[in-house]
Amino acid sequence: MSIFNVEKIKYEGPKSTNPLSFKYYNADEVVGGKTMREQLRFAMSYWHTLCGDGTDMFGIGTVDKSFGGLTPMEIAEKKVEAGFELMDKLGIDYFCFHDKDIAPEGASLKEFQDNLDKIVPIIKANMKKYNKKLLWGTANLFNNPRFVHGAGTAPNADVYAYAAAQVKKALDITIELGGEGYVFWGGREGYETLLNTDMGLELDNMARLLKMSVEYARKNGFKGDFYIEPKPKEPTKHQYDFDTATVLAFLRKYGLDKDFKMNIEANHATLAGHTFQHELATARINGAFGSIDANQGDYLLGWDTDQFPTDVYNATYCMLEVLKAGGFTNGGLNFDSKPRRGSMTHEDIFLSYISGMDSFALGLKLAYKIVEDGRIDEFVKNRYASYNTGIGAEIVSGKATLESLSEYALSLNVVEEKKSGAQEYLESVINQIMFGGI
Ligand code: XLS
Ligand code: NI
Ligand code: NI
Repeated sequence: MSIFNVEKIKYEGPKSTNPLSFKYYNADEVVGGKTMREQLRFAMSYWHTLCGDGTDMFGIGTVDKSFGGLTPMEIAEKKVEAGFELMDKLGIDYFCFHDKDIAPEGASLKEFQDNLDKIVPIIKANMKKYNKKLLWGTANLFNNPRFVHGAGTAPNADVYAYAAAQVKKALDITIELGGEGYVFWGGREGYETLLNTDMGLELDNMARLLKMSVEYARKNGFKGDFYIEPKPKEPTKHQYDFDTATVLAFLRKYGLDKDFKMNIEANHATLAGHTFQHELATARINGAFGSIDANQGDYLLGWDTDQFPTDVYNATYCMLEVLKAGGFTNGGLNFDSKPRRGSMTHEDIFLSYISGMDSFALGLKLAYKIVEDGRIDEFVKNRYASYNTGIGAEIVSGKATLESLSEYALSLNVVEEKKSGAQEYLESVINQIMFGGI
């Protein structure tokens, strides 16, 4: 018996008007030497998809996510069933979860762990049955009131220990399920006011937790990647993992930079006042590109709306970065996205994933076209050509000194920059590549 009254979603091409079909995502089509499925590595987010019921600050849920279960454990089992049916019907190969998404917390840590121990074998059996994989696991260290002042940065050592216990168990589960990654998103790792906060100690403690986690996981056979997911604000006013650059500085200070990559989320990038592309490029040029939480914010709203990504420009610029990084290794495109509160039917979940997957399929194809076209790359190459020879080559090789540069500049007498940056031209090239065939 199936939970969703929806058939398997097939690729029907851009002319199809069947809402429950892919228009652009054709899993086995080869783009850039790999199939779309291999390039995009889509993942389902367990929390939004199987737990999010539309609750917001002003109202209760609009969609029932108990999937016919009655007790908390029964509901947890039904969520597994629903999740795998959904991944199967959408042709999504991966999923991501927080510990709390997959099993009820119960009344104690012990009870929580017992509940997890009951659910994990069920998930494992379904992974085998449907041939699905775990992109990454994580621990929810932000929802329970005990984490009100933080988890790895809590002012209370007992809370810190509790958080560590959750991370340990979440790592055990991630390893057990063959997870390819483990994410730290600093849910409440930040502060509201420095009047009550010892920022130095909090950050030292956070680093200690990360170090312990890496040591523990590696000792227990975890081969995947560790990721930090930057976010500048929400829930706390100032989140410590503000953006990629801030996280890199933190990791380097504590000697953790070799152990972590980034999980970049589009909506978090824009909240930080950056483009999605900027965050991806910053990770890439620092050797820290890892995985992606695909979604989008709303230009008029200042919070993490986690909408399904439909902006094709952003998907294209994102995939351009992924291609430049050489593609995903252990990472993938996790839809950290939810249908709007008003999109409350189960069918809306399918329609939302279809829109996101089709947008990224377009993004991949268009990014590849931009690379093949070559005009943008060529422009950038020429723009910096003066560094290939003469004084430029001396700067790049490290031979130049302030004295030699000063002497050289004096010999030039007058220097004027006459070369245009040609932004409008380049943007029109992008439009031509994207819409040329219209
Ligand atoms: C919240 C985050 C969260 C992480 C996983 O804003 O995006 O969903 O991806 O804890
Ligand atoms: Ni996220
Ligand atoms: Ni988010």
